[in-house]
Amino acid sequence: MTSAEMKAAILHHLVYTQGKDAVTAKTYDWRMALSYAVRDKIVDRWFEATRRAYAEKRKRVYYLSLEFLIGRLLKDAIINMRLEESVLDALKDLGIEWEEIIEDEPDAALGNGGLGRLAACFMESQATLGLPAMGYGIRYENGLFRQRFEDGRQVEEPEDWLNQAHAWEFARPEVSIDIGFGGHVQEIGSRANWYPSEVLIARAHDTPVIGWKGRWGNTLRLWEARPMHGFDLARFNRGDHTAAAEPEAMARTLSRVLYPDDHTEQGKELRLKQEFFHTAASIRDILRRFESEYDDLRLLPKKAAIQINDTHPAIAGPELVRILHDERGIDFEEAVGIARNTISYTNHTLLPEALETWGEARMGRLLPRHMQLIDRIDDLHRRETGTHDLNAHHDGKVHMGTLGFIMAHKVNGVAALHTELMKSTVFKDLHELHPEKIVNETNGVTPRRWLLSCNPRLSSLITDSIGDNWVDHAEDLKKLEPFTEDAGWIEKFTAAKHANKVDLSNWIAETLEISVDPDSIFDIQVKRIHEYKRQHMNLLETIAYWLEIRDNPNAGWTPRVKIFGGKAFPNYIYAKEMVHLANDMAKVMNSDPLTSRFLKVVFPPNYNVSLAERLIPAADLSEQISTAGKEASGTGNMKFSLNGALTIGTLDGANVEIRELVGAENFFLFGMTAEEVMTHRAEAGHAARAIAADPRLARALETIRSGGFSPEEPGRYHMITDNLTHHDYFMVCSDFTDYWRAQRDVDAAFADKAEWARVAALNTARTGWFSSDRTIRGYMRDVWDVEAAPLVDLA
Ligand code: 26V
Repeated sequence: MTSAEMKAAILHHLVYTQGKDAVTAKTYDWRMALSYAVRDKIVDRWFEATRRAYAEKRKRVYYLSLEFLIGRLLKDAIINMRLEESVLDALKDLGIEWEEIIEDEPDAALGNGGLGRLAACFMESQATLGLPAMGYGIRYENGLFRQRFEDGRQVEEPEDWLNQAHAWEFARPEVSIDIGFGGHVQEIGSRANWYPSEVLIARAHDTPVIGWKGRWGNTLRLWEARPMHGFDLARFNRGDHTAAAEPEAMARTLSRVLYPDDHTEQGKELRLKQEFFHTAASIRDILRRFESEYDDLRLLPKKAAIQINDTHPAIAGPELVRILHDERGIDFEEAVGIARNTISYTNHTLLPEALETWGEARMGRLLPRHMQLIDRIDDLHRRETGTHDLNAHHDGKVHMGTLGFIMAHKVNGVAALHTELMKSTVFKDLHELHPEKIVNETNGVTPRRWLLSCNPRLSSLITDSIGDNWVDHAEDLKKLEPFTEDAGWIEKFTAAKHANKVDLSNWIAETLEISVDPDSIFDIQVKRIHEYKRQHMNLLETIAYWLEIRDNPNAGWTPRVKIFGGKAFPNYIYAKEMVHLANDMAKVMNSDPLTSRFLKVVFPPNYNVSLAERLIPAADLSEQISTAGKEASGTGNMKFSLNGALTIGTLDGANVEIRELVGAENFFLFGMTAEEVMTHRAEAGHAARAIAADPRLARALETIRSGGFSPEEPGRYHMITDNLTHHDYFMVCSDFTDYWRAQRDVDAAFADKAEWARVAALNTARTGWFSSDRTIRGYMRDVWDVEAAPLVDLA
């Protein structure tokens, strides 16, 4: 597409789609016009891919996820369609700022964190690989809350991304599916009829997902909840205005909010309703498509693979069995077999408080037939394995992890260590019965968004050096290794990183009014705020460093900027205190004349996908410091490494694999192993002993306790200090001393600029394996048994 054609397309959409005159058009109008112009190009490729999937009778993959953290889509689309040149030229011609347009797009935050972002990366990789696939999710009216700080405290505001037209979606009112809840069951022999007492409509909204070079496109289908009967005119005419709108409001609540993953949220009826709504609509849609192409349901596992992203859609098993058995008349055991061979389940956490269970009373009330079928599935599983316990339904609850496991042919972990821990802890007994079921598929990230798009300087250097094949064959980044021995090339690499740091420094100055020195170590920890992720250990180390500088301000300190980002679950008080402490520390430290040359603390609010794209390319040091055994994988860790940051981290999640790939000598390792954590935790008084043995730690804790960062309220952080002193389940104190040691190793290493840059470049060269293309190929081979379509380049 030429620049002139692009310009004409933008102007066309501005006038005829957006209904605006170029004279009065605002940034929003131009962004919509540009988005429609780009979307037009995508649609052709998308249709072609969809038609081919049907014509070639290909097996499809269905990715069921309650979360898709897609972020902004415009730049992604332009890059994948290779339209940047024509778009940049056209915008220049029209006198429109590219940055301004890009920044105007709302960040679609239909997810909490890693699990949702992984789903988004998978969608992009599936499209890039030419794998016929469809993502199914919920079209939350309000995504994840927007975070603000008020006097350092987190305040949540609703995120209303759908307040303005969403350029990328197509509403499909013709795809409307009835979803029932409650009511009663009438059994007829083995089968039953279910008469729900409440029915809602699931309406589809489709967003095309285009792969690299536009060679393939798939669909992300998001469900909106609508009332069965809309507005009650009779009631309205009787003057009962509010009541007339009630059914509509009730139904809409279902797709209104994304549940915050607070790891303690339990038994929330609305959440269970959302899960069933999402799953039932998706399963219906999958079967409708299948039955339009084939007439034998026994072929389902050959033509469809259903992946459930954590247990949130795990009701898919019983629901599929219900349709096959009750509605289509297939024998119960055969129905279970078909469902199992179609479904597979990904586990994303072993934290006990995050493993879903539903009370039998609630489940029986809301899904009476499913409750019966779960008991029959348990019964069948007992007969198959000769066991008498290990039921999904026990102790008055339905355990969704067990149900997911029993109803899947494959269950996967998301990093090597995590998968081994699944086998030895949470799923130990089930694993012994089904030793072939658990497989590992280490997570990945799409290099299109997480290198090419977010880091144009480094990307250009890479492409100038080895060509652009790396973009969809990221293992090609290995070819950079010889360049890391070339001093001239390392200088260019350093220049790219430095320019990224200058950009970030300017942004920090403009938005937060904090001045930072781009020559400092940019030390970044961005992720959800959680005790197991141990932002407070990072804070303690920051305090200890600050105190040490104050003791001796003229020693040769290595300047650091400590950057934090992340949201605390609204009712996770401890995590909110961690946020508050970080902000209180920033206030004190950034204005300390003795130390502020050497140490700054920066905590931009509202960490999201777009902010990650801004921060990660500017990082020197990536903080991946979770208590070993607790972080299933991590995916931020991969993004940092790919963008040439060094990692300070524990042997947890995918850190283990990152360290193996980049080389142990290029990784700042510290802390206990998962095994050591388990034994150490059993030793009473571990926290007190650790504090007694490390004066730096003791002093840092004492500084918080005595109000060093909250003089107006010295006791403000007693929750944190008391917990760390007496309990410390996550081993902050016991790992602190080694963490401090590793941080000082970082200082020493950073002193040798050229050597640091060489290692940073090695990180980029050696982490191509973490492309989500590789992950998806793994699922295709080990889990889905599916092949991609051969791809043709854009004309
Ligand atoms: C639990 C709940 C409980 C009910 C309310 C809503 C909700 C939402 C999510 C969850 C489980 C979250 C599990 C999760 O996000 N795991 C993360 O998955 C990433 C991708 O595999 C992985 O990199 C992270 O290490 C892991 O914490």
